[in-house]
Amino acid sequence: MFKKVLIANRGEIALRVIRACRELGIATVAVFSEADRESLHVRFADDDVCIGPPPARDSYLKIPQLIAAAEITGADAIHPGYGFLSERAEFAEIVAASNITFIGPTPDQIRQMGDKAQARRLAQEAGVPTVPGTPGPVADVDDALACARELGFPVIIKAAAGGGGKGMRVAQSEEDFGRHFQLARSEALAAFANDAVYLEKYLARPRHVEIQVMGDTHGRVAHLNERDCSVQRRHQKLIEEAPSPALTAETRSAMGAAAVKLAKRIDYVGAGTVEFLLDTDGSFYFMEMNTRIQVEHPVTEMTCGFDLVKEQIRVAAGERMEIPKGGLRLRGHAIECRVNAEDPARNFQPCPGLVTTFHPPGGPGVRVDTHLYAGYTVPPYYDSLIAKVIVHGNDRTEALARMHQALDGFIIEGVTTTIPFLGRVLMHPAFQTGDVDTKFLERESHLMQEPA
Ligand code: MV4
Repeated sequence: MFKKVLIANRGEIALRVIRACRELGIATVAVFSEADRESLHVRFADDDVCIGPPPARDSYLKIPQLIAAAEITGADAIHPGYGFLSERAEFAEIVAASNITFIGPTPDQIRQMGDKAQARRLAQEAGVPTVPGTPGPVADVDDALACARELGFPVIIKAAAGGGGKGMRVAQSEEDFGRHFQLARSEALAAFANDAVYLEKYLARPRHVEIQVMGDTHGRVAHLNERDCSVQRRHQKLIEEAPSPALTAETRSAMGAAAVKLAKRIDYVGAGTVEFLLDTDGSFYFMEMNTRIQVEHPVTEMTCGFDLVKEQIRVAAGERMEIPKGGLRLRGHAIECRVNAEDPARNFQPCPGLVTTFHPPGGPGVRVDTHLYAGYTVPPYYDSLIAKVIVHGNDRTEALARMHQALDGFIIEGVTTTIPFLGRVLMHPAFQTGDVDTKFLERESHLMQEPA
């Protein structure tokens, strides 16, 4: 087992990894930018290293600083968390080349799944259902138009190097295809320095349902059921739940089996998430695979009674996975709300600043993953996520009521947060009945305004 783990991240996920390490008796190293000197992950870690000025590109994304911090503190493993360098294959390569263990999949697995066209091909080879579309990137607009005609409109144009909604355009008809195609390519080139794009048949009102998988270095891959992440705004997930209100038992096991088949196809090691689009007729299609621990992992932990981060660390140290052969028993229902320091009434503008009052909710089945405390200043340099409220109940009705009281009892003063907005979404009849799709917030944009 590792002696010391460096967490190459900040905020709530850095705290989450530190807690897992402490339970495993592993020492921890926090890295922080000058803006995070007073952040809780620095206080909770055994050791800490300042890695540079506030901007992420000068600190949390600076690979030489992270490697140097690991070397001077004697860390023998690095946990990347999510975001930042967590899905950067060359970071995983440099960590390994420095004789430090990267807590995650291999660089090749990161690279394979990072290329969304290649990921689709792997899914097809593994017999996982994919949305009808082109076998790979299209050559040019004529080739693309011919494929689009064959698929039938509307079609979605996706950047091969994209993902998470970046570099995507929907063409409703032949007339607007050329414009959207060129826009998608130029956006992909600008964002990823790679203008390869591919086409898929566009599903109008899908749900976003994803399967948590875990693989170890002894050839085992298991899944830990699904999470429903359909409540999103501009591809930012806001509310997640497990199990999905839209899945039947047979679809659940078919989706889980498909996710395991894809992971097994590349001998996947570590925690991963296979994302699917669930169509209104109950059929599901592979969308992409994320090769990191995700923000929403707690709803899986609360319903499976399993610590995913501890398992990531154990598996990276070469231990056998502790997930039972028949998978884990799914118990009850969990919901997670992401709390951001943003103002929904002002188009979710970030609202950094000093937190003057901080009182988290509690009671049976309530968990709050946060780095906030009264007197902490939310910096303007990073993602605006400040807390995750996760509740677990014996069924969805209890979980909904529990989340409602938890949000109501979550007192944060000094910065504007999305807590009231989350409460309105939660109480919306469509969410209460579990009848939302990925366009829900687009349709219900009035929820962003405080009621008069
Ligand atoms: C789609 C789609 C409809 N049809 N693909 C969004 C981000 C990336 N995960 C892929 N995404 C989508 N791909 C086809 N063929 C709709 C989306 C989509 C979406 C998917 C899941 C959750 C939220 C979404 C918001 C907008 C679009």
